[in-house]
Amino acid sequence: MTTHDTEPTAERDSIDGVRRNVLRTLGAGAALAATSGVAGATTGGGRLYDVDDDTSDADIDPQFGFPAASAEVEPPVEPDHEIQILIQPREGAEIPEFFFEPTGLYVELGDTVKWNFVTGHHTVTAYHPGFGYQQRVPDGVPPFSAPAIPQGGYWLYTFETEGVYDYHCAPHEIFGHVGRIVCGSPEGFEPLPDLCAGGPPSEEGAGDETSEGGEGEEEGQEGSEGDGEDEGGEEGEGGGGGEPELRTPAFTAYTVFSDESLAPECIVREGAQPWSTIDPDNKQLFVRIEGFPPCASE
Ligand SMILES: [Cu+2]
Repeated sequence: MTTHDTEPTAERDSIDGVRRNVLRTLGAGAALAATSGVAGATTGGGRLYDVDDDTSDADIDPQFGFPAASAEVEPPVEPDHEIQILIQPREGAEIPEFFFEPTGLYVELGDTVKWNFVTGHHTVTAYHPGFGYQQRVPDGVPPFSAPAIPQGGYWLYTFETEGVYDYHCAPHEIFGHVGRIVCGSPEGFEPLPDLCAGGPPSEEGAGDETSEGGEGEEEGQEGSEGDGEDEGGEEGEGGGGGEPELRTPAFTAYTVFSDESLAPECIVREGAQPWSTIDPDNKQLFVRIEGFPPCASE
């Protein structure tokens, strides 16, 4: 039983409502621009929503895409592909699997993809320095992201540059909620750094504390956590002193992207790669909730 906005408003009103909400989240300056009808308003150099009232211009923004709060909102263009945003129980863990279905997808230049928010509280966010990540989208692509669209809504994005696009869901990235889209040619793709190069991470980075305390699984987790941060630090330093450190995909995001089924050439060959093709080992959780609720043990 999904509940979404089914107020008897016209479709056009729904679109406007979504746009107003987007603008509201962007701050008062943007809202002011909206009321004065300024098209392509900017704040600090970033292009904001096109707030022109011309209905023929209900385009898909290269940065903000096209958010629709419910399935009733008419899309401005017919999408070429659809991706479902799903959640399913994870065996032996309270944290479920959050995934994009399909997880890997090949699209042609100019294709529009529609993400259906079958479940709520997700985003579709590029790995981009604008969000504090090392760039994992083609050069020149802006830091695009869907807002957190309500359950039952959708988001559209048009792919205007060839290359490989790695994206994630902001709230669930570390649990492996990521996807990869290859647009046209995968040229320029750079694999993730090999965090396991030089031997098991637990024997190098973590030191005495872990070898004394935990064994097996837990030790491995702490080791890989430390190693991941080290790796990010080294790369960040390469980028120039004083610059904020840019992160790489971490934890289950890293292992999902490292799965061979998401290699760009596999995605090109298969067209789409479902979540089920990814090795269960690469879907495992590295972050767990322990000690909650913090009740007295007696
Ligand atoms: Cu998510």
